[in-house]
Amino acid sequence: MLLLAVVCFIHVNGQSAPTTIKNPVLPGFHPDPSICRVNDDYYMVNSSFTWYPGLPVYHSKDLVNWKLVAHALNRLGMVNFNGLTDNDGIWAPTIRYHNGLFYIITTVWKGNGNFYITAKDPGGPWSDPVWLKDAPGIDPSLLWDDDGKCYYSGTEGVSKKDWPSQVAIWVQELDIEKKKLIGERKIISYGHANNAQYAEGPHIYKINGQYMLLMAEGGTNEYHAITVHHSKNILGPYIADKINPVLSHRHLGSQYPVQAVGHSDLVQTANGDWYAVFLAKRMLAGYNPLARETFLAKVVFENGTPIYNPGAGRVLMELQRPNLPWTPVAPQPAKDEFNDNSLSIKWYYVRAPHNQIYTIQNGQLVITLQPAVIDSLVNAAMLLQKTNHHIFTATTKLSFKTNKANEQAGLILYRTSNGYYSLMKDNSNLVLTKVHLGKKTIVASVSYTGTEVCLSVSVNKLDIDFSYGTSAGDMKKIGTTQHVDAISDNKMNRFNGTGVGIYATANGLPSNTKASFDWFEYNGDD
Ligand code: 6LW
Repeated sequence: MLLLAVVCFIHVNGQSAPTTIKNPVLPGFHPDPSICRVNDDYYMVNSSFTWYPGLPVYHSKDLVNWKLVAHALNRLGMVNFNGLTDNDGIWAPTIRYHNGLFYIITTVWKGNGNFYITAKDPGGPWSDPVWLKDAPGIDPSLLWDDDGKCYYSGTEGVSKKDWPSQVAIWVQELDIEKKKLIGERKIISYGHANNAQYAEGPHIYKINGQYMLLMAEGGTNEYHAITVHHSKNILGPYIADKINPVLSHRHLGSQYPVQAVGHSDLVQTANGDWYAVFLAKRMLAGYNPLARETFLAKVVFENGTPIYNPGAGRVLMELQRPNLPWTPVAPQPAKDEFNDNSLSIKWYYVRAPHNQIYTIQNGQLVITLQPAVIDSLVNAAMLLQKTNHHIFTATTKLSFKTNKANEQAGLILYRTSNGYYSLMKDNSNLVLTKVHLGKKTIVASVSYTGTEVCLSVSVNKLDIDFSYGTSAGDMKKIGTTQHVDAISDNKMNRFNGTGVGIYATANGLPSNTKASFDWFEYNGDD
């Protein structure tokens, strides 16, 4: 009987549970993860910057298979993203659960600052933002102490720095009833090193009666690290752990294939095991077209110190599967036929739309061209889905006819308004454009007068090829092979991630012209 039970346990949901799992657990545009557990359910959120809807909420039963169940910012007017660049907006959320209510607390960088929202069900609806106007800085987190008091920890700048990029971690009581910070605000750390840069992403945990402060140091690039401090009192003093950093790749050198390891949150499973989620970058010859992704590590506490991936001390790209019921998640369909009366959850705008720019009718996604362009700081008629493979192909079938040279519609591979590729159909041509570090170049243009066209982008690690054709089975390359440099991290592409999708614009002029997309297909291969 026991053997039968073991076999049944392992063969769950028609898939044999693997003994090992692979990182990242959330590939693609998923920086700054935060995680919480309620009974046997795990929830995770990530930064979303100016993408709308914002604040993706993922659910898992096994810490490996994650399903996007909702966006916590999914009502116009919750947050105003107008005027914000692609690097601004929703930074570093924290998700916590207390007394039957979920909380997400986060920052609108270059916007209205720090706020939290609540929900009984992480699938929503989420409340309107509770703005904490007197909470300075970024990266807010919450801890409920055993006496029921709630404490807010965050990062803020230091006016008189003792060293470059010195910032402070502070803590203060948050009166949830009065929806405001109360009592003493205490700076509890500047990081563990005496020149620690960018101490941020704080989370305070109470473990065995002791307070543990987990934070990121070094900045979210090559010097990124995860460090730990301990205190007997929520307001400190916090003493740096002797083994800091508890995880970093900064000592592995610039050629190591996984970089920028940092910004972590911890979760304890129902059976007492500890795991950490954190961000990292998978590098391809120095480029990272998938931006910052979410990774998982096992954590074992030794004398109060969290040991990440004991015996390894670095990110493992393959690790033992957590001892949890293997619960695969049905993948999103690769091909969107636009046959439903709404878009699937994987589609995003950049900044919230002011009006309804598309309709779905007769299996077509129909966009009415808008004057806005994606090179601006307002919402444009662009819809993206996250790229989460180093090797993928995305193709769309477009029906578009215009006699105006300012009117365009087509395919877009987008990181920021200063870094993207577009393959657009106008009144007589197909035009492949590259924008890299804000410099716009026409890569190729071919005459095309038909109404219907299939447009495709194939990314194979560092190489990007664009093609077009009258049908998906009869495609022809346009231009030369391009490079992922335009969509990888650089001084303009800093924090958000990459998306692929569709775009239509009248380039600043009013228009009633429509662009109809029959389908959109994304197939990943790694
Ligand atoms: C995040 C902060 C950071 O809030 O970048 O570099 C911000 N560090 O922790 C956006 O990811």
